[in-house]
Amino acid sequence: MAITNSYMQRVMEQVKQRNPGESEFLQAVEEVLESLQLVVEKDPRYEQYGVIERLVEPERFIQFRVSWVDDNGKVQVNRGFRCQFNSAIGPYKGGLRLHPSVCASVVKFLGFEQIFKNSLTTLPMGGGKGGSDFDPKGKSDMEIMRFCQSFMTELCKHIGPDTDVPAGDIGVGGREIGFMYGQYKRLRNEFTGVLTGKGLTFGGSLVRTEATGYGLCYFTQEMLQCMKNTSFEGKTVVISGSGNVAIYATQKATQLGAKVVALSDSNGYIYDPNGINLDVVKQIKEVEHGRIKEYVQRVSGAEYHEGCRGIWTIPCDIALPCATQNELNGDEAKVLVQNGVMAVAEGANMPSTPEAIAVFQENGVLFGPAKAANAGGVATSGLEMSQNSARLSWTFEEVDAKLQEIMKNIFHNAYNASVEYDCPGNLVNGANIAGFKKVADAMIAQGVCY
Ligand code: NDP
Ligand code: 2IT
Repeated sequence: MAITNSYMQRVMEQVKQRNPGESEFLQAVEEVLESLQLVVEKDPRYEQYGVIERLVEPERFIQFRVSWVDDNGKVQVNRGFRCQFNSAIGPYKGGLRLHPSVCASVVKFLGFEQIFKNSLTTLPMGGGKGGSDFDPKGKSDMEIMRFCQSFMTELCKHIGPDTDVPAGDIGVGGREIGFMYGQYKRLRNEFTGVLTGKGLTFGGSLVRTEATGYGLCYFTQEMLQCMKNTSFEGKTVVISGSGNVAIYATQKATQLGAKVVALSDSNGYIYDPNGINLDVVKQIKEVEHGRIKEYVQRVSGAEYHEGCRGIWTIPCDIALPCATQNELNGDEAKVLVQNGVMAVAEGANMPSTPEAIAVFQENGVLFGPAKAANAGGVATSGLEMSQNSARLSWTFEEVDAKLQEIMKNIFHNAYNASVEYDCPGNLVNGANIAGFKKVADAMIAQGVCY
């Protein structure tokens, strides 16, 4: 689908001029504007109040120096970011990514997507994202700690439990959140819910660790049931990545009766025809912070292949990309289709290129876009914020039940929006539209400052 509406064309041109070379950000904006053409054509208020041109410009973008001292006593300098994209429906909320590829474009694409995702959860959270080009690979625990402390020493000036609440993303898990939380508390002398994904002994919520992967499977299960009258039971599943999202997607898909046969990291992928032994993966990744190829030394019958993209050549019924942006392109999508894939749901943010999405949609493959399918992580972060504010903690079963309910509702809200806007089953449009409306109406109600 191209942008044909003149208002949207004007806004897209302006976004290109203002953000030259920011390919990830432009890709994310273009997809959303394509979907929202359907909405602005029906309701002139959005153009009248300049909602779209405001929506594509971050409310605030902070970039800062992060200097820290490595184990050899050498000074290192990284670049830190926080993009506070939209606060129309709640405090900014979104993860922090530590990866060498982090730059303004990546932070802005993630922050932009987060606006709609957070709105879809139905919880009161605005959109934001941050991170650094720091590479955690090969760093000692003490180096990670010093980096996190230095990063938070600047970030703490811009966040707060009612202002902006960061969490994890690539390269940021419980260890990093703990170090950052400790530093925030030292600097502010406040014990507040300023970060989510905290340890269970200091305000963390049960199920947050599992939430994105579990939520992805709850969403996919609902999509399979409502749109193809089937389920995970007996299906073969391929999952890319082997981090937090991939691990807990593997666990839940397996519990729901599927066989997960492949996982990957940025170096290569493993194929285990007997079904992935998750205890082995958790030991390698969560305990030893090792590489996925070590799996084949511990499990007989499994294969390792160099190069992560080859994972899409493995025949499967369901594919769940859970690693990173643009990890699945149009040609790889065609191979999945030739091999009979029936559903694709995105655990990572923007893992499928626009060409890949078109291939899935043109071939009748169920497609669950990231904003909807991976919203379980931030939804459970929202539940962590509620528990922190109330100074109590819910049981695993309580949080899990709320997560299931939220993911089912996200599917139905996206599906219903696709029907209302004459593209039934197009969940890309449905999720963008359903997420947009609440934010847009709040922006209009709150007025423009003049
Ligand atoms: P982790 O850091 O736990 O794991 C990331 C995984 O993806 C690793 O296996 C990593 O391999 C792989 N990966 C990262 N970058 C690349 C790359 N450039 N090419 C190939 N593989 C890569 O992160 P998460 O599991 O938390 O995040 C995975 C995805 O899910 C991201 O897109 C994130 O934005 C998204 N997400 C995460 C949520 C969360 O709650 N954590 C919530 C919603 C979405 P390697 O070790 O080789 O780098
Ligand atoms: O992309 C995402 O939604 C996340 N990384 C989780 C954000 C959060 O605030 O829990």
